[in-house]
Amino acid sequence: MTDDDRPIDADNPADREDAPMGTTAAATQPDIASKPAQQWLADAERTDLSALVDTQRYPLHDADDPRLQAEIARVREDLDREGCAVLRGFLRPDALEQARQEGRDLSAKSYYASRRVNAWFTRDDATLPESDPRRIFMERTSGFVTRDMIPADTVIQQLYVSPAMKRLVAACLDEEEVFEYADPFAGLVQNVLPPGTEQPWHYDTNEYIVTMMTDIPDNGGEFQYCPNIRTPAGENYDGVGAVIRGEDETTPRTLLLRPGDLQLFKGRYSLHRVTRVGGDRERHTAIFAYSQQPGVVGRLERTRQLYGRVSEAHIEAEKRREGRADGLLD
Ligand SMILES: O=C(O)CCC(=O)C(=O)O
Repeated sequence: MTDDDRPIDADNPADREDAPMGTTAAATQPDIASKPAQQWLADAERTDLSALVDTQRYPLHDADDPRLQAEIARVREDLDREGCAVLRGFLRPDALEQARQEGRDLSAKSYYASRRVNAWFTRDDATLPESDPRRIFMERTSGFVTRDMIPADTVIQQLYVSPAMKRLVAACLDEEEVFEYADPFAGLVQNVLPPGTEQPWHYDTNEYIVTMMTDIPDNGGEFQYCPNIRTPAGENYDGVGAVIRGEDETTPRTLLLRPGDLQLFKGRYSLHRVTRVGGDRERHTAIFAYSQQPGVVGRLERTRQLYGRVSEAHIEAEKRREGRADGLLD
């Protein structure tokens, strides 16, 4: 008899409707509390993240816990004030060690693309004066491991799909709900920066990103940002230019990040960069992308640029977009 054929048994804790989500395996695995992170699989119904997350500090399973509520309130304040917030020591030390090792194994699968870009990722405009920041092009090397290559038993894949994680991110952003991307590549990626590479000053097109460093380089690879240096009302080209040219060294802040910290960052208005990685070790960061609506799939051209290939989902989504009549660019 398979588990599915088994009759419902009201005395079995796994069958009770009030059984906590994600804990049904406890009925057949008495040692579940000590089950190590690598024995779990990514599961979009699993709320028990105690094998991965420091749930003493961040009790994600209990939305009403005052410790969690206090953390969420602090994160909201930090995001409001400067567009950046960090949940220190989010991962348990053993889960971090696992994530670090998995990141190292995954890095062999990175797709690298190098190009010269300005902070807006726009083309050169020769009609502008040479001193205009839009004419400052910097070398950007991105190495990405895409979601389809990240196994279901990895720490970052388990975190990404968990409803507890989505609830946390939504609460921190004051959103009703957030959803995984439907994009087979972009929802979860590992960003790989080998020694000698950097991510120059830029803005994000997403309203926010959620990241977690899993491996830190020997030196360099620092995250720097200029809170709200531009606003919906204006680009502030003079201020931005001074930062990009290195004339203004006081506006950029350097965020001290340690592996296992969870970072939320609103990068649409805050110019930011990762400085050149030094030493011998790569810098690895997991990037968790969520959206307000389910079903988000990235643009075809952008996907090709970033990851060197596209999937059927991207091709089909682009056809549907082309069918739209509003004439907007994105
Ligand atoms: O790797 C990071 O810490 C952040 C990367 C970044 O700047 C970005 O994805 O926009």
